[in-house]
Amino acid sequence: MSIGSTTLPLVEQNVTFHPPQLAVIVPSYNERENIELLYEKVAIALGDVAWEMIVVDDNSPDGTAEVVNELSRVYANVRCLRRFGRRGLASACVEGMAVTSAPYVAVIDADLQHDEAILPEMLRKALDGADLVVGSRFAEGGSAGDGLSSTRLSGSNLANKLAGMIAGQAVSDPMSGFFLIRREAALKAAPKLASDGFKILIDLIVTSARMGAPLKVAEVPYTFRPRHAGESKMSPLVVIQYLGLWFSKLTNGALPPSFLLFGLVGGTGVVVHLATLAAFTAVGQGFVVSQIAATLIAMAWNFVLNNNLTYADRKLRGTRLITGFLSFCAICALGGIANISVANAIYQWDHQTFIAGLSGAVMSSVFNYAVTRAFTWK
Ligand SMILES: Nc1nc2c(ncn2[C@@H]2O[C@H](COP(=O)(O)OP(=O)(O)OP(=O)(O)O)[C@@H](O)[C@H]2O)c(=O)[nH]1
Ligand SMILES: [Mg+2]
Repeated sequence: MSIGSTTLPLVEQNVTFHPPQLAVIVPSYNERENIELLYEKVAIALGDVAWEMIVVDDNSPDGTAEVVNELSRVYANVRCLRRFGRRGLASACVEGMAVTSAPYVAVIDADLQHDEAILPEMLRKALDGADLVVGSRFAEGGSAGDGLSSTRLSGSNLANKLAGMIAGQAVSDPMSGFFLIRREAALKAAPKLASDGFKILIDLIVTSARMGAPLKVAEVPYTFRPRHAGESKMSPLVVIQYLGLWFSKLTNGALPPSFLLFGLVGGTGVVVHLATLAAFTAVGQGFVVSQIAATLIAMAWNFVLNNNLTYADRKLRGTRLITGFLSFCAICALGGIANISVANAIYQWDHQTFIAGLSGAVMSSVFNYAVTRAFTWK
């Protein structure tokens, strides 16, 4: 046997192995009713192309991974990469790309909304020299069909406009979850991608350009279909995560995507703090007791929200939830000291109450974000 030859030890068992030219990566969460049909449709579409399917499943409670494992007992070119204790569409796609040797990788949703019939044309365009081929609903000949409600369509249009501001090149459907890319190009950008996002395509385009290796993009139009079975994972959180990614790219990475969410959670924490303070003083508690209660409740509020929203992809559970909360409180207390020290130093210098207070608040927000990210949700 020699690595690099097309015939590996399987030859001894009278089986010839064709290394895949294309890996079809399917991020999945609760998609058990869709996977088999998707596999069959992709198999028909790709005909004699040497391909494999890698389903990256975040240990879906509906047992999607078991369905994929059953399927791989029948078809040798499908397997499941099962992740535990983690969620995230973008990181699922990247990890799927990292486990294949195929020179081209395509990402397709499990729910049959993307038209697999255009995969051969996408591959052809890549073989003709494109680094990235986007399956587009909005290029001429494409359509969002019945796959998007009118609200979702307006949201998608707005998101496309925002994406256009950072893409640096014309792409008709930068929010598409359906694309094919040279694996080398994707893996080159991978270490710099925002792992907690839902939209990986725009990140790949912007990150590659900023790394000095802009992608040559081609498009293939298609008609978007309604979801086949199961439920959508689109949520307001996904929208906020996208805005976080957008801000991050706009500021050239100075603000990490999760900073926006952390800041929004902090803002709601201030409201909770003030409401609790008002409630305690209204029932006759002294200021110090009320302020202590308000601080503890706001801290617990911030912790729970950050654990479920900002860090949903690495949510703490069990005993780590308790140790995490304690470390969060300790870090926020240090942040409070940093806040007062910085604010006081600035106040001594220019006696502007507002500027001093704001500087202290910004300082402690950045401190709390950076340190809790490194220790609490590492
Ligand atoms: N591994 C993994 N896959 C995910 C996760 N969230 C969503 N997915 C998969 O990503 C794909 C896109 O998710 P959808 O819920 O269809 O999102 P969408 O297409 O933007 O929304 P709809 O149009 O409402 O279906 C599907 O195959 C999901 O199963 C996740 O956290 N982890
Ligand atoms: Mg979908």
